Amino acid sequence: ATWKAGLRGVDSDVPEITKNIVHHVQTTLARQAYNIDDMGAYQATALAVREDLIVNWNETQLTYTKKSPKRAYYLSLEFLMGRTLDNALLNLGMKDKFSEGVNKLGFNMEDVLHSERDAALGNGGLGRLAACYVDSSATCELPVWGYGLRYQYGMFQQLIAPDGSQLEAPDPWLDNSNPWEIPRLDVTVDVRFGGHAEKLEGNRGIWSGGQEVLAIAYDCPIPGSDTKSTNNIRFWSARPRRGFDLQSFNAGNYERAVETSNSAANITNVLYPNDNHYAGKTLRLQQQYFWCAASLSDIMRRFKNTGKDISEFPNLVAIQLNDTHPTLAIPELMRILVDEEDVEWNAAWDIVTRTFSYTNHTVLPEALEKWPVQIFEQLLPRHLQIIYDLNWTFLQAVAKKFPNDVAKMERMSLIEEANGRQIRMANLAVLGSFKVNGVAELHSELVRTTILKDFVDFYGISKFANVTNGITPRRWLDQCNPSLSALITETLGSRAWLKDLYLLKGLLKYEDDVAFHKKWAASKANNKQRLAAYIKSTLGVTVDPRAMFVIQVKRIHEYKRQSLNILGVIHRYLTIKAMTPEERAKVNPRVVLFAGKAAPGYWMAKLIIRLIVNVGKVINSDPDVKGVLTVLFLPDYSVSLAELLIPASDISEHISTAGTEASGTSNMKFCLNGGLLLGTVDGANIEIAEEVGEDNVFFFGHLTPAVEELRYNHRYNPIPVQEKSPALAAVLDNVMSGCYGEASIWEPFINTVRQGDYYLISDDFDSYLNAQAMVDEAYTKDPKEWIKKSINTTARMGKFSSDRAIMTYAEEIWNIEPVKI
Ligand code: 26Y
Repeated sequence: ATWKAGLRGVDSDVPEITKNIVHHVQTTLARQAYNIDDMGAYQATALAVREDLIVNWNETQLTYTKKSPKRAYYLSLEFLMGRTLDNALLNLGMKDKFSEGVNKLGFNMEDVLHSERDAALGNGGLGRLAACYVDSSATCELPVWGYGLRYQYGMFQQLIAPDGSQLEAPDPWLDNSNPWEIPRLDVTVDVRFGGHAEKLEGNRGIWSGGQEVLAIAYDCPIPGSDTKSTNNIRFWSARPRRGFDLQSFNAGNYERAVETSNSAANITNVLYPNDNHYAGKTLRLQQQYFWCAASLSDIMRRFKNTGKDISEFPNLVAIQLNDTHPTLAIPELMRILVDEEDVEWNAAWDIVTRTFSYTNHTVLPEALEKWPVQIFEQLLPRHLQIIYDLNWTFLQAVAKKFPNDVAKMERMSLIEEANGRQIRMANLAVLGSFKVNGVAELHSELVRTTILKDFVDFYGISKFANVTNGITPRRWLDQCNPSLSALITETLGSRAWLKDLYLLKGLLKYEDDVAFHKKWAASKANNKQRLAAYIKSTLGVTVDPRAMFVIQVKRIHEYKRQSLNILGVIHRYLTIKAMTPEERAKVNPRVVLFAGKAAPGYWMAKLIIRLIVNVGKVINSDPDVKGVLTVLFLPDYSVSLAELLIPASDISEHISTAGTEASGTSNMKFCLNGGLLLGTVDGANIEIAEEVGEDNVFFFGHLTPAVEELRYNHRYNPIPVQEKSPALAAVLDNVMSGCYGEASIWEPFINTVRQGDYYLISDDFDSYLNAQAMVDEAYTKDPKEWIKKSINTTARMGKFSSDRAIMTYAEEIWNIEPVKI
């Protein structure tokens, strides 16, 4: 292909590649070529690939500078990247040659690739979405940069204790040097904390004193697929401003001298492991400001290099806020414009509100950020003034539009006055943005009609949009599922589908083709064997790859209802136990797999993990169900483990209480890989069903509009579980009988179901069992029909490419265009 002609490295042949790898072994790593292991081979290979990435990166950035197009910046506190080497090789089109080269040196490419550690700078969906979006922006040749934090410690490593409890260990992912980053020791920003703020005339201010922390840039090149276009994520790392405090050092007070260094370097130490749950920690606010201030200063410096007048800022810069975590960028840009650039207040606000747009990822009240004014005042006194000034003008406008509606004003205010004054970050994000979007149709509708309803009344509907999430088909099919990818390419006659996912529709021609069915099934069987081998080697458990693989992997959260799944498993177990051997022989054998991390402080989520593990222990050692039911919790879920699990599913579960899961993105990954979906009518499940057809998904449960009333009834006219669902009542009794461990351990969890049942386990249980029965029937009755469903599912997933999503952001929100390199 012609695009490859100009790419460095692509023209190199295998001997050149091996030579370069050996060169890195001997010089960069300073080791002997005959004396390296897989890890050494990985490092040297990565260093060789890094060179090609950097050449393309340089050319891309030079082109951006020369052409000076409007650019978009994606501000995200999380980038859940996973491994890089395989992805880079595939995107550069060099995987085959490198595999051959690595082979010549006596290594197996698979082993080399698996020596890489995951970069886990994120919690879950929001962080992985950011990673998919930067991949798509490079592939679509859009001038987009990401800005994030370079945490020393990423997402914790999860261990499972002998009693089934989750334990956490740190993830020092930078201990082996990271070949994918380019330290920019010359790109630095001073970031101030504390001190005092003075107000001058015309809303201007002066902020001085306090403590300064140095932000240092580390760049991570993001290659597009089949293009030279290579974008960037700039990760900031914190360093003490002056290293040692020389005065205390000279006075002989060594301990005090290092104290300032310590507190400053702390800022980028660790990723907060909370997902969808706000905690209000001071260090987290410091992280947020440190990152916003460094990024904005960098963006402003780049803008100024164009020589344009400051009023042109929104014509050259779009900034996307990934949830409310970067909302401080709004008052920070105001501060820069008003206090440092001498822009008049109203003109500055006009610039700000034409620059930012905000993506909301949740409607759960416990996830909404609200910073106590007290903490804020200590760290960011000038920003507090700015927020008060903005609020003053804003509330006057609200009062004018809705006279005498005090309750509305109270709800819309940037400051919550109840239980200690708090700053409402979502309100501030809406105020400072020109566009607000949700991440799936249903979720965007819920944003408009519930949490931001007042703002829709105030601004009008056109400020509120939907951009349904997407996933990159490069990582989530081509890379993680080589056998299916090869079959698709062979069938469609080219790899063009990887950049135009709607082309998968071409597979529909073969939905009844017997030979194609055989190959399709062989690929799935191969992926299940691959997973079975991993399970054998890590847990020592043998699972039969001929059984149906049922998978639920995601963060452990009550709203995601792993609890419903495990209670359903127990019901299945009890049912099989009650059968005669002849009946048992007719049961559809299942392997049920769970994985996911619980926030270390989320006690109930950890209890649910413990229940899953202990139920698994009992079931897996019961000869009565051997070969018919296996239940496993795979520890330490990660992007890399997802790449192994997702291609191996027959069914995946996405069973959140209706209206709680904003979108979900793993649902898309499973379906793209031909696994069928069992889920509730929630988030992007709905749009998946619209695309693949209702008869190709298994839906169950109450719908969103029913949830509120059901919850009301639970409170005010509760019906005992026994009446609602005798099946569930029996399962709960079984758990409390002590067969999985003492009743007192599980009681707090069981009580959440028996009383209150906020997530509607009891209301949806029978419907869930019914859906499971439909799954069994479809799987066992007619294998051909099942394969046809699987083919149809993959073939109709075109909409869910993150290329479509990122192009929607580019065209409808950012107003940016592709730049040819
Ligand atoms: C406030 C702070 C502690 C916080 C930290 C992380 C709040 C939220 C989060 C993460 C949220 C998250 O991952 N949300 C998920 O975003 C995905 C991408 O849009 C959605 O698919 C998914 O439904 C949603 O839960």
